Formats: sequence, C-alpha cells, structure tokens
Amino acid sequence: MKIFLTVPPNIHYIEPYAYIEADKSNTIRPCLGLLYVAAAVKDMPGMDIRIIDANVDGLSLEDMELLFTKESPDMVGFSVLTFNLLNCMEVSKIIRRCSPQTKICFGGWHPTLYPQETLAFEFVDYIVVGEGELTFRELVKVHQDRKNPATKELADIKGLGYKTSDGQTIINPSREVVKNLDELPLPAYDLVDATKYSHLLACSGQVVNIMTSRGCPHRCVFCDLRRTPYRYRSPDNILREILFWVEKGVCEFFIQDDNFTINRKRTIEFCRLLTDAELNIKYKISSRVDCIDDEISKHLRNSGCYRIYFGVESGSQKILDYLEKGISIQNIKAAFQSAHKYDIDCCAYIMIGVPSETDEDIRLTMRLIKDIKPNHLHCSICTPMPRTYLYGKLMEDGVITHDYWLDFAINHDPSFKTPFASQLFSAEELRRMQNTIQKQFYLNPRIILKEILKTRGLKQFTAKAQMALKMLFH
Ligand code: B12
Ligand code: SF4
Repeated sequence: MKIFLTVPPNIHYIEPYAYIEADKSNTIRPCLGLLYVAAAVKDMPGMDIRIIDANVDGLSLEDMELLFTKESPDMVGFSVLTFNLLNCMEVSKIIRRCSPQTKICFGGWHPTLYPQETLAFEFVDYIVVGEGELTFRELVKVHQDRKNPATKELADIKGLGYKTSDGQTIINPSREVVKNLDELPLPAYDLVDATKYSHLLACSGQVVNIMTSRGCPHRCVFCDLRRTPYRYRSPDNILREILFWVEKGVCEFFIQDDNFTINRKRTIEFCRLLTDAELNIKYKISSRVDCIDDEISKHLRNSGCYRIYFGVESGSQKILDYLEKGISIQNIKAAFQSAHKYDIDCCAYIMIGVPSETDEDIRLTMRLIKDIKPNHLHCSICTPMPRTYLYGKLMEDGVITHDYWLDFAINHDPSFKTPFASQLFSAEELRRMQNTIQKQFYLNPRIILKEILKTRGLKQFTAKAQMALKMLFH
C-alpha cells in the first residue's frame, strides 16, 4: 500500500499572533505529528510510505500535481492546523483531480476541534480525531484487507471520521489517549532527510526535534493543552532516541514539549542519565517559570541545556491571573535569576492585547523584561484560538458575538483575518506595539553583541542579518 504523508506548500498565509517577520522566516521543522503516525504503520507488510514535505523541498502546487499524477498513492495524509487548513485543502483538490481513487485523510488539531466541519469538505475521505497512531494503523489495516472497506469495518475504528456510500458523515466515538508513551515507536526520521532541517538560533548545524511528553495539567485560558491528560516518556526511553541521533553525528536537540520540567523527579533523573552518558550534546527546552529553581537549572546545565523558553506572558499580576497562568511575578523573576546563574540562555514569550489589559499593564510587562533580562524575546498578540477556554468565555460574556472560527472551519475563506481580543487597542495598534517591542529588544547593543558572538558561520550570520534588516525597515 502506497501512503504519502504530505506537508503542503505555503500558498495561503493567515497572519498568526506571533511577530510576523519572525514567523515568516521561521526555519522549517519536520512535522513530528506525521513522523509519529508514519512510525506506527511503516512496519506493516507491503507498506510503501513516504513523507512529502513541500516546504523543505521547495515543491510548488504544480510539482505536487505532477507527483500525485505519476505516483497515484492509495492514501494521502495531512497534519492539519487551523492555520494551514487552506494549504492542505489546495493540495487535496489537486489530488482528487489528478488521482481520484486516492483516499485523503486529515489528522491533527483542526479536525480534532472541528470534526464534522472538516469531514464535510468534499475532498476529505477520513478525519482522525486526537492522537493518530493507533487510529491510523487500524484504518490502514482495513484498507490493506480491502481497497474500499465496508462501513461496518470503519465503524469499529475509534477516533475515525468517515463517509458512508450515501454520503453521510460519521464521527466514531473518540479513542482514549496513549497512556504509556514508551510503547510508541520513535518518530520515523528515516523517512526524511534530517540534514535539511535547521534552526536560525541553533548553535550547531543540525537540530533534531523530540517530544518527550503529551498534555498539560495547567489551565492557561488561551491554550489548547489546558487540562489535558499529562503523560511522559521515561528518561531511558528519551535517551534511546538521543543515542540514535548521536550515533549519526547529531549533537543538538530541541525538546519540543510545551513544558519539559513539569515532573521534577523525571527532569532530574533524565539530566543525571544524560550527564553520566557523557554525550556532549546541547539541547533546549520550554518550561513554566514555576518549574525551575537552582537545583533544576544546575542539572539542566550540566547535562547540556543551553536555552529555556519561558511563558512569561505579562508583567502585570492582574493579567497573569486573568490568563489563569497560576504563576506570580516573583516566580518569573526567580526562574530567570536561576537560569542566568547557571548560564542558560532565556527566551521570554510575552503577550499583549489581553482583554482588559491597559497601557499601564503593558508598561509593567516592559519593566519586567528590563528586570529579568532575557536573551531572546517573542511578543505575541493575545488571540482567542478556536475552541479554547478563552474563546468560549468571551463568547459567553458576549464580547465575541459571532463564532468566527466555526465560520472559518465551514467556509475556509482565504481572506480571513484572525481577530484579536483587546477591548482597548485596535489590531493595527497591537501590530504596531508588537513591532516596536520586538525592534527595541533586538536592536539593543547588548543583545546584538551577544548574538554576533554566538553566530556560527557565514550562513547563520546572513540569516540573522536579514532578519535584523527586515525588523529595521518593517
Ligand atoms: C511544535 C509546534 C509548532 C512548530 C511546528 C509545527 C508542526 N508542523 O509540527 C511551529 C513553530 C512551526 C508551530 C507554528 C505554529 N503553531 Co504550533 N505548535 C507546536 C506544538 C508545541 C507541538 C506540535 C507537535 O509537534 N506535537 C507532537 C505531535 C506528535 O503531536 P501532534 O502534532 O498533535 O500529532 C498527533 C495528532 O494530532 C495526530 N496527527 C497529527 N497529524 C496527523 C496526520 C494524520 C494523517 C493523522 C492520521 C494523524 C495526525 O497524530 C499525532 C500523533 O498522535 C503544538 C502544541 C502541542 N503540544 O500540540 C502547537 C500548536 C499545534 N500550534 C499552534 C499554533 C496556533 C501555531 C501558530 C499559528 C503559532 C504562530 N506562529 O502564531 C503557527 C502556525 C504554523 C502553520 N502555519 O501551520 C496551535 C494549533 C491550534 C490549531 N487550532 O490549529 C497549537 C496546538 C498550540 C496552541 N495554541 O495551543 N507550531
Ligand atoms: S500554556 Fe503551557 S502551561 Fe499553560 S496550559 Fe498550555 S502547555 Fe500548559
């Protein structure tokens, strides 16, 4: 069976909440969702599975058409976020035209949030809701047994959405999450050329992304992960993945977890294991500020951690409380102090435009940034994302009067502009503030000097200089 798991070219660009210049020059990462799904099926008999990443290989829609016409795969899978939905649809339309018998399957966050609406799209045959490994394996199995499986066979697959022969859309009961992540095979990196992926801010040539946990017990109102079942891989299991890469000459990793240090015991155990293995690797993580202290920082540093991305969000306690971050300004200061003490770079994610946020709150955020001295800064605009708690609450309170995300999920309008949530500032004002904050931060001589000192090679220097010029003249 021939399966192409596909990353579409970026044709449509829906402005996100991130700083646009940084977002557009975001270095391309392998899509871990697709690599995990591929790993779950690649050992099945007769399997010919490929990852087609249009962005890394510079493939246009025309290239895609040629490829799908020539290859005519049995199934194509996409990892669909709300923000790349339109791109996935463009390619799906082409596939339906040039290879009508190919089954098209949408998995990932968007179909999970909007299953009915996504399946209703005429070019989508299947959707997978939630974690995809087991559901996709079962779907592939019934297709291996029979090219066009009977409704009865599809009806038994938990987490699957499908269409009956008379065009009805059916969403099966959901599948429980994978409890023991150690049981999952490692992502199928053998299906991509990992050397093609790098990162502007990385300190070596090649970085491999790994995910060591899923879900989050915390309750930040803007986040899709709010109070989702938290599970984590054991330190031994993570080390196995790292060793696999070290043997291939990779020495830098990005632990992509939303919050790597939630479980203190696991963090320390992992760091000890890594330090004892003397692999001499570097890695970076994201963490909550209340999950870092001197002991953790010391272990992280000793084992090669060189940067922590922190969700700081705001310098105003009132705003932190509104966001239900569950942290204090004191937690933020202590975490940065501790990371700096152990010479770990810190990146602060901050947010402006939170409903009810005033000029004074933003001033407090800027003052906090001066105090905690991050090495990097990402300023986002608060955005009620589809079906998040924040979005629901603003609808309940009558601040959002029309379910525009549902509308987008149904109509997929390419001219859609993401609305923000500020009751005080317009979208233009927020974008202006975001630009000013980013520029002021990165055009500071202390930051420029540090960046130059850390730059490796002409290629990275040119990339950073281009980014700086874009900021200056934007
Ligand atoms: C890493 C990451 C990124 C990376 C890489 C994204 C990528 N292509 O993988 C980068 C930095 C590029 C990124 C960018 C953005 N991201 Co992002 N990102 C994440 C993060 C932290 C982890 C994703 C990940 O790798 N997970 C690990 C894998 C294993 O899990 P998974 O992707 O969910 O895949 C599983 C299932 O979903 C399913 N599945 C997934 N794909 C498929 C495909 C098939 C065929 C099947 C069957 C199943 C299946 O099976 C997988 C295995 O169980 C998530 C938060 C999170 N924890 O999920 C946010 C998240 C996905 N991002 C989000 C957002 C909003 C963005 C941005 C808009 C942010 C911005 N710049 O302003 C952009 C949009 C980019 C774009 N245009 O597509 C939202 C998405 C919400 C939504 N409604 O779509 C999330 C959920 C964070 C949040 N706000 O809560 N992101
Ligand atoms: S922002 Fe981070 S800590 Fe908060 S709910 Fe999301 S993943 Fe958890």
